[in-house]
Amino acid sequence: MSKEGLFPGTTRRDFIKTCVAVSAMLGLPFSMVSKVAAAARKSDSRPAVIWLHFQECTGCSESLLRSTHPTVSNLILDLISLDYHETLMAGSGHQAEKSLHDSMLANKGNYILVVEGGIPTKDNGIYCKVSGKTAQDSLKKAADGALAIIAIGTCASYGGIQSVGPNPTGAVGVRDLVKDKPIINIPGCPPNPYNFLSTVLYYATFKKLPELDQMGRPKFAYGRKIHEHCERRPHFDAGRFARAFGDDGHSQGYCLYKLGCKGPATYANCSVLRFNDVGVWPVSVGHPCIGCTEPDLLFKTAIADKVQIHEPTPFDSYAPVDLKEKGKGPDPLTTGVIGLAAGAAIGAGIMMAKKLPDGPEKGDDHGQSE
Ligand code: FSX
Ligand code: SF4
Ligand code: F3S
Repeated sequence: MSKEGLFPGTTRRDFIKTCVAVSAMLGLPFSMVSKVAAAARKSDSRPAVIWLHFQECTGCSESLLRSTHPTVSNLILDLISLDYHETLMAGSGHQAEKSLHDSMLANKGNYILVVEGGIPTKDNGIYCKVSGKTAQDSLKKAADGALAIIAIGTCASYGGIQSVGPNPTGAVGVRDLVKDKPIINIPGCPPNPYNFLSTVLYYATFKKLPELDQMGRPKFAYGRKIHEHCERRPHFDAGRFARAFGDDGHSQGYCLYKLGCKGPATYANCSVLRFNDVGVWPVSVGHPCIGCTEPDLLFKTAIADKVQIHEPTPFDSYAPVDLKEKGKGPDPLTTGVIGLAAGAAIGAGIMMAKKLPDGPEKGDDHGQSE
């Protein structure tokens, strides 16, 4: 096999690395990597995908197709037969409409419908129209012939930014309108591209949809709160908080809870999976999590507001940090190294396979008394 050759622009090494990371994310044993890789290689069973855009910023597509991680975008584009995608397709106007119509007809009952963006319902849905049809009508028609629907991003999952009060267009998510099809929500604004890739690969490997939580999200990606494996968690447990952007605690890498971090109420894998191929995520660069995977948090709870911690869950591993002196935090370099180590562990496909049961933690009112 050639070094380049499986997928154009993707080396064999990158391909295998991605399959290992995806398998680990799915919680599969290492022995399953070859099965996942085989499913990814099989091009004869590529599901037809119709991808519709409604009220959104296209960040979801953008984050999937970044040229910095060609393996992810190549894999996605090779795993599926992307028959219709308004941002990527060359055709336009009647030609584009024809390809949408032809694909829906040819693949009736078998295609995957991916929806990006919220759907306006007020005033008969006139606030988003493509080709003279309202988003609501286009969704209904495309959903009728779909095998399953993937709502990518928080907009398609729950309405997203457009649904924030007073919600002038009456924006809602796919599941508010479609009741008779399996719907997988992959929220995030934008979601991590690996969560989409892993869902598609899971389907390609096992020919069934992954297990979902009550919000319709794949449990493998949204089964735990980011607070459970955040590198700032030792600071939270020790009561060391940044109190203002740029203050001493902030520059020392302390917990961002008092700046409004929604990590204790947000189900997502950002703190393990990270973003942009360089191992960063919002909290690692000093910004509180704004709960972008949660329907009631993203833009609906002020960034600075603190979330209540109703169901405290334990940190999944404690950093071996020493207090340098009484009342002072651990060396920020140490916590930084731990953060990097966590990122590297994901690359090696270890962290996501690790599961600890929920349980009580001490001091569950941490930080809420101020
Ligand atoms: Fe929404 Fe996706 Fe946020 Fe944007 O399109 S989830 S506004 S990142 O891109 O739908
Ligand atoms: Fe990390 Fe936020 Fe939890 Fe603090 S509150 S430990 S910054 S997730
Ligand atoms: Fe979103 Fe919070 Fe992750 S803002 S990207 S869920 S850290």
